Amino acid sequence: IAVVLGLTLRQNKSEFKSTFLSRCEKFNQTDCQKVWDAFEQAYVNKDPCKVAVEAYDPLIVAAPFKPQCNRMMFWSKTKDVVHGFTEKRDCFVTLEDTLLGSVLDGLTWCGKEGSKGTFTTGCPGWSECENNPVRSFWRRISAAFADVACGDVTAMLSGSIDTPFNPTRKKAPAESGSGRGICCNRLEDSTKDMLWKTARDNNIFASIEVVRFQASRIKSLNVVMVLQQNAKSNCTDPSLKNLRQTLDTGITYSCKDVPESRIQECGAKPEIACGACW
Ligand code: ZNA
Repeated sequence: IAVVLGLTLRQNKSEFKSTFLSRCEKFNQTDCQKVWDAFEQAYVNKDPCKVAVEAYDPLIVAAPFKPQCNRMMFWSKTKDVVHGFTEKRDCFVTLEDTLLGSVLDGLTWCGKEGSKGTFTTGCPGWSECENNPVRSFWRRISAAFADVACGDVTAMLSGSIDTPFNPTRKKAPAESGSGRGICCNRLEDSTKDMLWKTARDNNIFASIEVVRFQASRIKSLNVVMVLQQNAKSNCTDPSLKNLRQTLDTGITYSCKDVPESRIQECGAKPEIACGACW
């Protein structure tokens, strides 16, 4: 009976929690159940559109970020190329290589009022309502990661968009309402499209990370502009002047245009030294 019971209990543990714990166990000396408990309290038994960024504060306390000076890599709109590179080389550490970032990368979750459960379907989309569990999580941990950044910091930005550094945020019509459901299902496709676009413009790198970079910890910010064929922008883009001006005085800024193919080549060839990639 005990065996049968053990089996049912294990099967009842949600697939989400299993994924969380198994990804977490890869990090040594971590009490993953403690991290899970701190994570879960942020959204369980709450309206999934009312999870504030601060709800994850206890999670950051439970699993603090360790500064990795000179190796920290930030990115915006370049997820695939960055991770294609960091997967193969250990020159740099992205948020997705840290405990919290790797455990939740690619996952969706939310709670429900009056329930102790974690759900993975029926959760609000990224821009359906601002204070959803997934978006608030990424905002909170991005801020914590930026808070500990130190030494020479790298950021990969995209040359495939018109404005590689874009802190501005226009409110989409559906967002001025109270949230999801009633508003969003009735939206015209063109409005949905706009909602998506403005949400993409609300980029975490510009609005959360850069503003937290402290000159007392950070020596330089080195931007790598990732250029694909038919690039729309490069290091000369006016938006990067904004980035320079936003930076705490005392942090040296540099920018380098690098073809995407060169980043891929450097990922594939360990004989190229990290410092010689670009
Ligand atoms: N790993 C993640 O899923 C993730 C990571 C999500 C959000 C933020 N981050 C951090 S912040 C990442 O480690 C970088 O350091 C920072 C980049 O954030 P960004 O400047 O907002 O860049 P981005 O390319 O616009 O968005 C980053 C990621 O956010 C995307 O790859 C998506 O996973 C998610 N996202 C952003 N906008 C939307 C979205 N997902 C769905 N719909 C959107 N409109």
